[in-house]
Amino acid sequence: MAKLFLGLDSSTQSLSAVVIDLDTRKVIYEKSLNFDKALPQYKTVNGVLPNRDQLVKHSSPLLWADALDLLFAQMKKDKVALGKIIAISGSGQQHGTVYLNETTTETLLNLNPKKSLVENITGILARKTSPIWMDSSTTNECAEIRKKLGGIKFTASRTGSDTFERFSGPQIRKFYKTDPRSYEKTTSIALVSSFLASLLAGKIAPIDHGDGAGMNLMDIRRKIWNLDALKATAPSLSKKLPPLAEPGKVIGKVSAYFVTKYGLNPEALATAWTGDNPASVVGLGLTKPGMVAISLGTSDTFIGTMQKCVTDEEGEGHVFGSPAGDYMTLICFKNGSLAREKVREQYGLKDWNAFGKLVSSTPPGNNGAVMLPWFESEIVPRVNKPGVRRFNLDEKDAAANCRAIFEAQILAMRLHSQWMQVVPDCIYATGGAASNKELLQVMADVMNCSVLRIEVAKSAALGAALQAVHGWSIETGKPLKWEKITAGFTAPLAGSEIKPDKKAAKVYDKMIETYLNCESEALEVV
Ligand code: XUL
Repeated sequence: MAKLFLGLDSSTQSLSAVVIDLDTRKVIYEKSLNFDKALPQYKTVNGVLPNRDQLVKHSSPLLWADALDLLFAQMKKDKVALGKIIAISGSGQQHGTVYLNETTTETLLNLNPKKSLVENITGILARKTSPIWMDSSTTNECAEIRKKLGGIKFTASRTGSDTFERFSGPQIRKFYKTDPRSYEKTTSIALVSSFLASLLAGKIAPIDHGDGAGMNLMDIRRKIWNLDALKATAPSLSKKLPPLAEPGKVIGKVSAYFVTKYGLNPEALATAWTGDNPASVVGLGLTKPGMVAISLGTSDTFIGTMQKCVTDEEGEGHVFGSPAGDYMTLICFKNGSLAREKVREQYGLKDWNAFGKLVSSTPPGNNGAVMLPWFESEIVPRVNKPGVRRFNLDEKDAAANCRAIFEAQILAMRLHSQWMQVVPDCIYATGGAASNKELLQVMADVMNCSVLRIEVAKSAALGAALQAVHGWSIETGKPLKWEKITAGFTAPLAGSEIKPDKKAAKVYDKMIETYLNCESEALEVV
């Protein structure tokens, strides 16, 4: 019988499913359900509930539960062999919190398939809405927690990251401060990931080490709740948090609700879910320490895996647990594709080919010209006052400006990922701009290693399906190695390797100093 595994990903705007067949190494089904379109009654815009305060970004846990029902109904309609699914795992947008009351355990245990999930669980919420990762209304709480934990360096070394507005701890603190009564009625706090895992398992699910690390509450090295952080955040928090678990750990059989209603096998395993970034790490095949992927998207992200837990003293990058064991890092640069687009538009270039041609018409190192591409405020390094800065760079020179922006983006990645102490053997490039060979050559030269292109649709949902395989293999006493699990699912595109040019790499070894000086000078002025 085919061995099928289901991965789900509840992201900001949609819920996706990927079903894989382990024996044939094929993705046999993929589907996404857009929240705004499929469930307009929740009135979300791009998955977020409108709010007068621009800093406040909440969504609805009931919307996520409704989407789960709809997606299973769709899979049944599409004749997915749900009865053959062996295990299910998932991932969720990171950091978002769900507040549950004392009726939760009982309700989850007795989900009635004659009703919808929403009808079943409306009563379990101690707070109607959930703050999500886009929320930035907790600056005060961040400062309070950071201070109690001894500043940026210590907060990062204890919890994996400095305090950030979107992280769960500061969000929980704000809830406690602004609505202490509802906080008191909260008996269990879940993340988006563990909330959905709880619905599938019919019991309160643990929080995994991948997503738990995005809370400013977990001891990143010992992978247990950090009592100082809990104390700095809100009272009685240790009683309200579920246990922590390995990503993908089997937590039981799927709830009878899904068996009766959608035809899942009663023996199908429910596992702990993780965050969407940790799931993407395995979905992109980054299963060994030292593997790195750069995603060139709206924001550019640098994702790497590491064996030893090293944290960023400057507090710019994050360390999370990786589903493949060990650790992963996430460094997010806000000025990504929109900044590249601004330059392309400024010089009237009709497409990215034209942009790439101009880049390759200029020499590596750009004759000493440097641009700091802070079209918008920047996360890494922290720049609150946006502004593009040019050093030795003539604004009228289109080619030099095209090269300058991309060199700056990759030099910044090299510079601001040094704290990881990981020297990559090769880099997987993904996202829109990764189709541009000229840009990938710059990346290979600046990072001085080979770059391979990888295109995995729905990398988080695929990662979740692979995580289900991992959890199942451990449960059955025959743990599979991660390389075996991902083989055939996550290969980079054949023939896509771009090797660094030795001479160019030497130019960038020197230029990194110049770039650092330009950054420091600009940051002093800001
Ligand atoms: C990571 C983060 C986002 C969300 C998106 O720290 O906030 O990538 O996980 O879903």
